[in-house]
Amino acid sequence: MPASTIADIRTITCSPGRNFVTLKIVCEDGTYGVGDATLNGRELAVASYLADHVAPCLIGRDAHRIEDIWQYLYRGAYWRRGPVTMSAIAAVDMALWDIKAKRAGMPLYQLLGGAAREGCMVYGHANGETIDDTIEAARDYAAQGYRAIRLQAGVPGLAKTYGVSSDRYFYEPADADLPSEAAWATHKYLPSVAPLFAAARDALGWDVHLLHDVHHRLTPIEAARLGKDLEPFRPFWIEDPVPAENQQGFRLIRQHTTTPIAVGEVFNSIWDAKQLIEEQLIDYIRATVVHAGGITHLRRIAALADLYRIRTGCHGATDLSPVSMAAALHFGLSIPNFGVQEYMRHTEATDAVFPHAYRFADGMMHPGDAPGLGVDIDEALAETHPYRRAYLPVNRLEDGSMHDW
Ligand code: GCO
Ligand code: MG
Repeated sequence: MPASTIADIRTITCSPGRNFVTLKIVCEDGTYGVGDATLNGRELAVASYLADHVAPCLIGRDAHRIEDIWQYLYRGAYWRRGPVTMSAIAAVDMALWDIKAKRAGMPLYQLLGGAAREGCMVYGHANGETIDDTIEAARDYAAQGYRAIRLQAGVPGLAKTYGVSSDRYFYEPADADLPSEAAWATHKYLPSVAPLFAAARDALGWDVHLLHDVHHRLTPIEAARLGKDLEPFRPFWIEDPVPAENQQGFRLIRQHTTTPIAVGEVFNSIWDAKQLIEEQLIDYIRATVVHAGGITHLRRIAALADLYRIRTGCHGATDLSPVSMAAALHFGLSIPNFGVQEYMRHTEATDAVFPHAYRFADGMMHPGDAPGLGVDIDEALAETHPYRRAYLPVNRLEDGSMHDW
């Protein structure tokens, strides 16, 4: 049997501060690769999909045949797309690229075409209950060398706001055993954002990129209003201004504002972004390696986006494990149209379970030069952090109607 034959597949679910699902594919000769399969709040569905429905089909196949295995899992399932399926395929894909690069004795970015830049610019999260708190956090990021900073502040009159945490560097939205409930009022939120950006430009100047996440909460015309309000402060982007099921909705935003638009952290295939890209309705595509079918599929999305001068800005919150972060950096370093990478650092417990080669310096991250993805999982340590049920919050308007969280 060839040395690269898949001999064993394990799904490891652990919670070193938050839940992660990790796939480990082991070849006949002991070479192995790891993949991230974490789907926040729905982790066990992907773990079961992999263990019960994918693993039996892969034993005995050649780990080198990445494209064939991708097509086999995508077309072969008959039921296409969806976050559970695409996260499972992504985990397999990451693990196979890890194996291929390890066997080649190269860091993965070399197989993807080599470094197209010196590093991947990342943005950090400056959060605070008040504008002053957020500006203080932003100054801290700027002092650490960040060139891009996301700004989120509490909204006066709302008890709890998306993106505002008690901890300075970690934001863990999946905060409860059953979904916690938050309240939302667009008329309170909308006027609160421009003053935040005005204060940030006063404090930080114009040589730093400023970003903001709307988290799918507005209608297209409300998003257009926000975009216009922020134009004087030249944001790098506003993110997820509206839910993107209706891709045409972005036409309306575009008609009104030149503020750049980023979208796609919940996308799971190229089809979610096709119209947005082809009609040039967005500026940054945020699909990630874990939720959008792995490196193989994300390269396809990036290649389509590149035709229209749309750049990447991949999701990188703490629910994307260090395995995804490593994969995102190899991908980002190698493609022509990299824009920025989100980076919310993990807890020490998470970093201990997933030893990794990637590093931060001067506002940029580099995947490192270890063969493969350059990230591993300490399975014995992972076992000491068992899975704990954790849900994302839900959001209601002040009259009790369900809204987008
Ligand atoms: C971001 C995201 C996250 C998500 C979280 C959901 O831009 O980082 O919006 O905060 O809410 O990753 O699992
Ligand atoms: Mg977001």
